[in-house]
Amino acid sequence: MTLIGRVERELRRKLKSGERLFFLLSDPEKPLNTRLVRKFEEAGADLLLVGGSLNVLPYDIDKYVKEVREADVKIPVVLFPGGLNNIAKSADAILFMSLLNTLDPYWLIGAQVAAAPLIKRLGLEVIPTGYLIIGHGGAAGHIGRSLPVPPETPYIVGAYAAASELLGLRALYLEAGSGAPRPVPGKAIEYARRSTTNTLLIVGGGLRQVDDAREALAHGADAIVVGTLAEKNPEKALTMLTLVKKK
Ligand code: 1GP
Repeated sequence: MTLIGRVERELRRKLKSGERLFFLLSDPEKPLNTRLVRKFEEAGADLLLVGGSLNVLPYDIDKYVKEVREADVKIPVVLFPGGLNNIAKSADAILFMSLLNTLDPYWLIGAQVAAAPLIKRLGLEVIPTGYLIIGHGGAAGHIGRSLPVPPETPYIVGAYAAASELLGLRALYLEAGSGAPRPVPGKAIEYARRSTTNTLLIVGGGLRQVDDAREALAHGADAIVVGTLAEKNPEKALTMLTLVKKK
């Protein structure tokens, strides 16, 4: 099993002390303004996820991370890879993901085999993560050739979550898809929570109302991911962040 690195250790420390986590997501193809990222950091964002499926090179990520650091952003930058084209050395860690409900072995293990030597060579911290598409799925569902879990059958998510933890994956990302019309249902999060003991439970996709975040946290999410809302309505996303950080 991979050792827990510095970034994950800090996230787990925060969770243990009763905090809930807010992950800001920036797609390097249309990155968030670095001053805005700084604003989110000041408001308590825990880390910056960087990644996208199409039209991204490691060069774009390294360039963006440099700009982010120049803007005095200090929170960890973690790769949320949409493919091999997202592996960049300037990041602090990578969500090393397997798409659990894909129909294509490439996204289950093929991409990981291709990525592993590169990740080792760059010495990136790895957070082993199960990735599960629920409902709409957006671009991730399409590109990952997934068989999305129907939102009406949330108990299936529990079985995936248990399997993910038994396989040794330390985080589970429940994904509704970027810009999805509806976020992951509370019931699905609850099944995942109840079926695992120590999994870092990340929920993202389509979170656009403050109540969506409240619902995700109430059902057991450890961390929420916000991308589209931060881009389209940063003030509302900041309000959401305040709610996440309120004890
Ligand atoms: C997408 O879960 C993330 O992979 C975030 O989704 O862009 O809808 O916030 P949004």
